[in-house]
Amino acid sequence: MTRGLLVALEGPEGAGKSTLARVLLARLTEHGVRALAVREPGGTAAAEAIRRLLLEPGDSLEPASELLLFLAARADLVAKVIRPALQSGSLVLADRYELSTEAYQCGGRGLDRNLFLTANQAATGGLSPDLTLVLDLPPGAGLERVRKAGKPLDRIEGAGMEFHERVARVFREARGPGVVHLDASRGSEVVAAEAWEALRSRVMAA
Ligand code: Z5A
Repeated sequence: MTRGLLVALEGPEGAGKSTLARVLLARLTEHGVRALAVREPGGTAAAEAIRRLLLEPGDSLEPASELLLFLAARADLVAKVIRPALQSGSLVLADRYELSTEAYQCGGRGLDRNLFLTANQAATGGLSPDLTLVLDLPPGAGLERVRKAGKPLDRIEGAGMEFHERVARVFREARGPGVVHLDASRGSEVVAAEAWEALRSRVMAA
């Protein structure tokens, strides 16, 4: 592979993105593909500080402040980690990327899509994923998994069912080049096998 690939894992909370990222990273390594995993928001010192601000339950944030903070974190991660890794030929597995912003800040919070597109372009310099794996799961089911795992709900997870329904609709309806939907209500091994097939064909073609 001469140029790295950017692969985004997207979907509602509890859909199994982090679980899938671990499995795919292990498979890629077994196949001799240089790869690294990042999660959003986070991955640099500044982005981790922004993550705490965004996710800790506490004071509310204006929707526009929330959007710009997610994008500030993304700009730092893209410039310091993702672009250099892609330029060195690595595959980058991103646990959430721009589709999450469209789902949560436009779908969930109701912000204008053109505002998102313009600001996201500034944050990423137009770097979009080569492959987006969307894990489709009804939002109630994902939140139940998070609760069962004993994880306290963060500020955005605690935003209410109607918010999460709007978010899930954006994920469900996402279409475009490189977008592949997976039914995440099945067992994690079945989901991982299907995701690996979609990823392997891209890696081999690169
Ligand atoms: N956010 C935003 O609003 N705008 C943005 O632009 C971006 C993000 C980038 C990040 O939180 C929050 O930021 C997120 C969106 C928002 N908030 N919400 N809501 P995060 O990084 O802490 O959380 P997350 O991305 O939602 O991750 P998560 O809740 O941990 O979900 P996950 O990674 O998809 O799932 P998991 O950790 O792999 O699995 C969750 C549990 O389910 C765990 O116990 C697993 O063992 C279990 N699991 C996994 N797969 C399965 C299957 N197939 N069957 C049964 N059980 C399973």
